Amino acid sequence: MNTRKERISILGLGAMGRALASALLEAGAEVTVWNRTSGKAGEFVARGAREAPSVEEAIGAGDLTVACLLDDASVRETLAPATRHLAGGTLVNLTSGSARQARELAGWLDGYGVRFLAGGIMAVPATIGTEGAFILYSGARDVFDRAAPVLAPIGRPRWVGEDPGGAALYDMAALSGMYGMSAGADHAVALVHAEGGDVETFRREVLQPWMEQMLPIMVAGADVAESVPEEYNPAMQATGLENILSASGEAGVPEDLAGHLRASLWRMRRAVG
Ligand code: FVH
Repeated sequence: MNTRKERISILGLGAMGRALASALLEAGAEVTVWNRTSGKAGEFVARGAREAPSVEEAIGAGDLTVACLLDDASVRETLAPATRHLAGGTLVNLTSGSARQARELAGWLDGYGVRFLAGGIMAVPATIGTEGAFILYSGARDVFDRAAPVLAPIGRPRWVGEDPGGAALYDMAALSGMYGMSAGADHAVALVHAEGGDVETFRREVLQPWMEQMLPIMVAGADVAESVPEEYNPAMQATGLENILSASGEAGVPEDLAGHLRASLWRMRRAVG
């Protein structure tokens, strides 16, 4: 029986890299960490991780290397001097970026004989390792099948296909949905605050249950075309948005968001004549 622990190297100890390292150590993996700026590894070394002094040594210490850096450019910059060490190994990139960047990175690494998985983290640092966390992966199925059990402690692994850009595509699309909701919630709270309302009661007793009620409807109704669901009444929706604009003006809250939403609604109305 093979009882050797999985050896995982993590490049990047930002907020997310630290959460990944913590969950993997908790699960009993043999973890090596590296960060561009030194001084961030202390708590992990205290918990049994090894700190590598260079990217090359970090890569050499792992069966699997996970990159969780700021962006695509920082991944390229970090890996470029170390490609020789990556050859024959597996790199999982959990750095956010576009689908095209993921495809180009996959092609670049393939040239060095690196097995590659692109990832999209559907969690925030505080939820890594919790039941709700899931991670999108795309790339060769056999690479996923080998990496998935090793990386399961950070979040439920979900393979979305062979196209290396697939995980980034879903990640960016899902984030777009999240930022829209987040901007809406910010605007809602700003309105209540500006009029002297009880923000905490509003959040807890109105906004949260309202958004929870609407969430499945919004997600199911989201359409790739500028079409209008059957029960949708554009005139009623347009009037609703005019009301939000008026309320924003009265409260002195910026009208930008409601203005954008109104413009988008008008495009939908034109689409149905
Ligand atoms: N934090 C979150 O909520 C989100 C959740 C979804 C996924 N994202 C993505 O995860 C990537 C890392 O995010 P992060 O939260 O860890 O970000 P930071 O705390 O800002 O840490 C950034 C790390 O990247 C290193 N770094 C930056 N530039 C370079 C470079 N040119 N070369 C090498 N490393 C670089 C930085 O190192 P240092 O500044 O400490 O030296 C940090 O380790 C990200 O793609 C999110 O979109 C997180």
